[in-house]
Amino acid sequence: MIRDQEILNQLTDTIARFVRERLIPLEDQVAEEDAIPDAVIQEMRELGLFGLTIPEAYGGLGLTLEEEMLVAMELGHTSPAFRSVIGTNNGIGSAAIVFDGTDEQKQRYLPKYATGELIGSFCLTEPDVGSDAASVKTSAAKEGDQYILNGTKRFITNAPRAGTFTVMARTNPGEKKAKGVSAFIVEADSPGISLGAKDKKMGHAGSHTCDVIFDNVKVPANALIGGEEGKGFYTSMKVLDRGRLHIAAVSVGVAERLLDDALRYAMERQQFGKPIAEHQLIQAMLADSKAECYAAKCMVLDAARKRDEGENISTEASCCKMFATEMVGRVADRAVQIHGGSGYIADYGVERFYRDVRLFRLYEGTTQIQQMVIAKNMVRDAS
Ligand code: COS
Repeated sequence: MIRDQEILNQLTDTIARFVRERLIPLEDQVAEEDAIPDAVIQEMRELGLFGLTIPEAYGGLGLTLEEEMLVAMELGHTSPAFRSVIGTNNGIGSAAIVFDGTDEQKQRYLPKYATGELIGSFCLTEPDVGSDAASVKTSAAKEGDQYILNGTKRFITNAPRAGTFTVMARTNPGEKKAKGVSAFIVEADSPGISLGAKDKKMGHAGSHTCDVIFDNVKVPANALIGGEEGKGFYTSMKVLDRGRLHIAAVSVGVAERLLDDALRYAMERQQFGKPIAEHQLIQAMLADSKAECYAAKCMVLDAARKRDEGENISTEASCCKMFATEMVGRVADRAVQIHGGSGYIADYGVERFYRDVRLFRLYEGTTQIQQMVIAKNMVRDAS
C-alpha cells in the first residue's frame, strides 16, 4: 500500500541521490577500512533512515511494507554494508517490540531506535542452534522479579554498536521446543554481557557481527517482551517473515545495480570489432538477468501489498527470499562473467558484490529453510 505517491517519490528520490552522490563514492574506502565513517551514519540519522519502519507515533516514518520494499530496493544500489547499519533498527532489532512489545517497552525504546540514538540487535542464533531455531539453549531463569540469562549468541549483526539486544531464551527448560522460548529486551550495558571478537567474513566489510555472551545477566521482569512467557519463538518468526521480505527487496536492488554496471561495461568494451553488448552470448546473460530481476521485483511488491492488506504472507515471504536471493547470486555471477578478467579484479567492484550477495542466501534463513517453510505451509493448507 502506498499512502501518498508524491511523498514516497520525494523519499525514494532523496535516498537515490544519497546513494549515488554520497555512498557509492565511498564503497572502496569502506571495503578497504572495514568501517563506515561516523559522518555518514550521522547523515543517515538526519535523513530519518533509522526510523523508516518505526510507527509515526514513536517518531519514525511508519512506512507500509510496500513503501519499505521500494526504499530497500533503492538502498540495494550500493554496498550492502551501508544498509546493514540501519537494517537492524528497521527490522529484526526493533520489530519484536513493534509487533509484540508492551506499551511501556514501545515508549521506552522505539523513539530511540527511530532517531538512531540506540541501535537494536537480534539474538536468535547460537553456536549449536542455527536453522533449528526453536531449540535455543540460552536460558532465562526467573528469580523473584527478575530473570537471569546465561548463554552465547552467534553472528549477531551490529552487536558491536548495539544499545539493546532482543534475546530469545528458554524460560521453560522442560519444554524443549518453541513453546519454551521467550523474548527479552536486554540493554547492552547490563553487567555480565560481553562481546566476542569481530567475525572475519567473506564480504560485507564495514558491517560487523560477533558473539554476544550472557553470563548471569540479570534483567528485570518487565524486559520480557509482551509480558508473557513462551511467546518468543512466535515473535521471532513474525520478525523473520518481515525481515525475509526486506532481504528479498535488497537483493532486487543489488541485482539492478549489478545489471546497470554490467550493461554499461558491455556497451563500452569492444571485442571482435564491436561492443560486447552486441554479441548474442553476452545479450543472453543480460536478458536472463533482466527478466529474473523483474520477476523478483514483482513478487516482492505483490507479497508486500498482501501483507499491507492484512494477509498472512509467511509462504510468500519465503518464496521471495528464496527466489530473489538465488536470483541475485546468478546475476552477480553473470556480472563477473560479462566483465571477463576485469570482473575478478577488485578495481571494478563487481567481485566485491559477488562476495557480498553470497550472504543473502544464508542469513534470516537459508534457501533450504525457505524451501521447508514453503512446502510445510503448502501441505498444511491442503490438509
Ligand atoms: N509466524 C507465526 N508463527 C509461526 C511461524 C510464523 N511465520 N512459523 C512457525 N510458527 C509457529 C508454528 O505455527 C508452530 O506453532 P505451534 O507451536 O502452535 O504448533 C511453532 O511456531 C513452531 O513451528 P514449527 O513446528 O514449524 O517449527 P520448527 O521447529 O519445525 O521450525 C523453522 C520452523 C525451520 C521455520 C524455524 O526454526 C526457522 O525459521 N529456522 C531458521 C531460523 C533463521 O532464519 N535463522 C536466521 C538467523 S536470525 S537473523
